[in-house]
Amino acid sequence: MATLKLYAAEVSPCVRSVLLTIEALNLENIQIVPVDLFQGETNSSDFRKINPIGKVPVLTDGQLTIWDSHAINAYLVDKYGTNDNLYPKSPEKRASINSMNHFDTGRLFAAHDVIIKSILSSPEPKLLDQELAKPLAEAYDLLETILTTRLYVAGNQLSIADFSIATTLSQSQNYLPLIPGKHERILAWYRKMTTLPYFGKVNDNGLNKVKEVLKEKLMR
Ligand SMILES: N[C@@H](CCC(=O)N[C@@H](CS)C(=O)NCC(=O)O)C(=O)O
Repeated sequence: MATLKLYAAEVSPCVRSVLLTIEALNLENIQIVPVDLFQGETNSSDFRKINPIGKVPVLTDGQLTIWDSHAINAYLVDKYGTNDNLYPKSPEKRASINSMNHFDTGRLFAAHDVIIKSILSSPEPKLLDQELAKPLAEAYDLLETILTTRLYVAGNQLSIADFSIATTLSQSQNYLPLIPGKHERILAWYRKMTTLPYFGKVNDNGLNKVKEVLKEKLMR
């Protein structure tokens, strides 16, 4: 394996989805290059040369640079997986996983991102903006419906889409919790995700840092 580099900040759920893929695939020798989001390092001209969009995660593999977590996860399974379980080559299964990856990017993560930016950019602690929270609540309800027909988010098998959606939800639940009774399927699926042997190891550190920041920034 050529030297892979992952530009990463563990407070980022997108980064943590890639770290989950790395753990699940048992990939070693990936160099982690820390990026400090709170210091605005993604806006530095050096970082923008690597990723013009100015976001983490970014993976470099020799001459190749990939700058979206879902694309990185798919690439890692395709290129370095000993099997294709997490991103099967079957066009039907792949279509379903791609759909859920886009659901994460376009609905769940997008709704989360607007809220977290609004919380973090406020100089004073603030209450959750109920208008901003609506698209996220809708995304939760959609996911609950989607999970009526399947055990995992993209079918009956664990996939990279589970990693992306679980890490996004791990973050968003801290200011907009899932509702017992209303989101039972999501809660059951999420509990199942947390029993993966590597889930807590990968997710908890960054998540705890985010919880600390939210304690300061979010009024309850
Ligand atoms: N669709 C992208 C989203 C990447 C993204 O928004 N990353 C956030 C952290 S979760 C980031 O780098 N934010 C820094 C900034 O906006 O300056 C992915 O899945 O990788």
